[in-house]
Amino acid sequence: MGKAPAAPVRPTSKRLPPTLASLTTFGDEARIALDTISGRASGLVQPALRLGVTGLSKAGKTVFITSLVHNLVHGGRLPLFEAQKNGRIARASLAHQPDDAVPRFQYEDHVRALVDSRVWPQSTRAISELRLVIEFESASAWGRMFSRGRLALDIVDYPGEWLLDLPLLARDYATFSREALELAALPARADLSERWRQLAEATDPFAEADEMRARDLFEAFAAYLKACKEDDRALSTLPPGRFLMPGDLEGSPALTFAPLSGLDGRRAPPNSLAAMMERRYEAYKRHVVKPFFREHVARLDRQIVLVDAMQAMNAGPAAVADLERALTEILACFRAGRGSVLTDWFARRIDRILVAATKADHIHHESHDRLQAIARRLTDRALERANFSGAEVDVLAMAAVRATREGTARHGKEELPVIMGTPIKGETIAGERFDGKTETAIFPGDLPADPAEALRAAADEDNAIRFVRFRPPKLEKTAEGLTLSLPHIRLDRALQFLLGDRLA
Ligand SMILES: Nc1nc2c(ncn2[C@@H]2O[C@H](COP(=O)(O)OP(=O)(O)OP(=O)(O)O)[C@@H](O)[C@H]2O)c(=O)[nH]1
Ligand SMILES: [Mg+2]
Repeated sequence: MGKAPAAPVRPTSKRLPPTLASLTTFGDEARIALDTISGRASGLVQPALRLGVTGLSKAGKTVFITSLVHNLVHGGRLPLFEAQKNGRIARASLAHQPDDAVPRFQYEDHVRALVDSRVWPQSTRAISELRLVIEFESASAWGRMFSRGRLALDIVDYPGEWLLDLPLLARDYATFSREALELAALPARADLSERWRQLAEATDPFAEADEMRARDLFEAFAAYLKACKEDDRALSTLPPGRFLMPGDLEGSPALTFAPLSGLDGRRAPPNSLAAMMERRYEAYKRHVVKPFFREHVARLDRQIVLVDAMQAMNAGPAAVADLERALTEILACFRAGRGSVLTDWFARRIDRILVAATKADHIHHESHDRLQAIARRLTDRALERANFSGAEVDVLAMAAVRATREGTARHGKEELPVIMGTPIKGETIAGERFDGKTETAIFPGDLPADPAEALRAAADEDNAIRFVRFRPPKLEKTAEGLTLSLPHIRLDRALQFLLGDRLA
């Protein structure tokens, strides 16, 4: 855990707002510099590329990584991934990961679920890592002269919710409390937050600190954040990110705090509840948020951000606005040249970011470009709001695992484009309930051609995409009985953007 020295002022902080300038310390900076140098040094032995995979919960991170690795290891169909298309990839295999303190991404378990049992992998609630070594032949005669190339691809899976904590570093406890109460009182959240707000109103922040009271407040606040997450409107997350995804911190005091009402800019007496909450809030920032950025985010070279845009559109305009807000905050974490020295360090390092709208296999290919246009508009607006500069950003509509096939069905005189797959047991559509075994054709509906309209009109009954969850596909076998790699939509484009240049 990083203990930051107590003197956070930087001499060259003139152009930085004072709160942001104090986010980091000499300690952080020196440590990142050292990490970077040692990273580069080990890179001399074997070039390595660290790819961050993030997105809000259920966005499709685990499925994406599993399919990416499976396709590379098994030589999947990746026509737009240049190195693979030209037969320059000799071998891709798993290797020991460089960080012993980070859990390994459980690739084999996820493949077994997807391929053997045809169920989606279990939700993963913390950070994990996997190293894939790609042996390739350089495309240039010059490169080939120096032997066969090897690239160690370190893939890091982490919850997007944790990125949303970055703004906390610039907020003191009183500001955090005030903003949390304001957001909680907005119409979309008022009913979900009522119990917590009542408890907060009934609490005297300057009364003597009481552990039970602190816990009750924390539990009510965390229950409200959880209710937002589980709500049909798919309201996206509010910080602190670890309240929903505690990782291994569950129950620790740095996690047992909540915003308080009635602070009114007054100084809290040392033994008061407000003082205790403030201490814990600061501990959360120091021991949880900062180390996460320093040890993980700051070391990434490339980043993919997965978004479930269709789910948000189906859930309505409030969910779309929330997704856009979350995306803005996520992208702001990778912005170069502004904010703290801490963010400058990693923003400078990450040179490519891909925003990918996932699960495109739920719609017919005629709508894939429309989904991509919608994701692009969401991203453009987020980039503008985040005042983004730095990395190159691209946008894609993709399905890491394609669970459906396409066809047409006759409806009266009309030919309708349909998708076919096996809906998960218990899913229903138009009153019909599926058994998890029967393949079914569904007319999913079209996305609007105009992305602005798609986002504005987000899903009244008529233009909602008909959405059922399908089981993962049954994999075809070769004549020799070998299973082929997982089918996908545009995974090859994602790979080309994220690593193509490093295999040139
Ligand atoms: N049809 C289809 N469904 C997908 C795809 N990717 C993800 N899903 C669905 O989305 C769910 C969530 O995917 P995960 O990969 O577990 O998402 P995650 O971001 O890792 O979620 P957490 O670990 O809970 O944060 C899966 O259980 C599938 O139902 C895809 O490419 N196609
Ligand atoms: Mg996961």
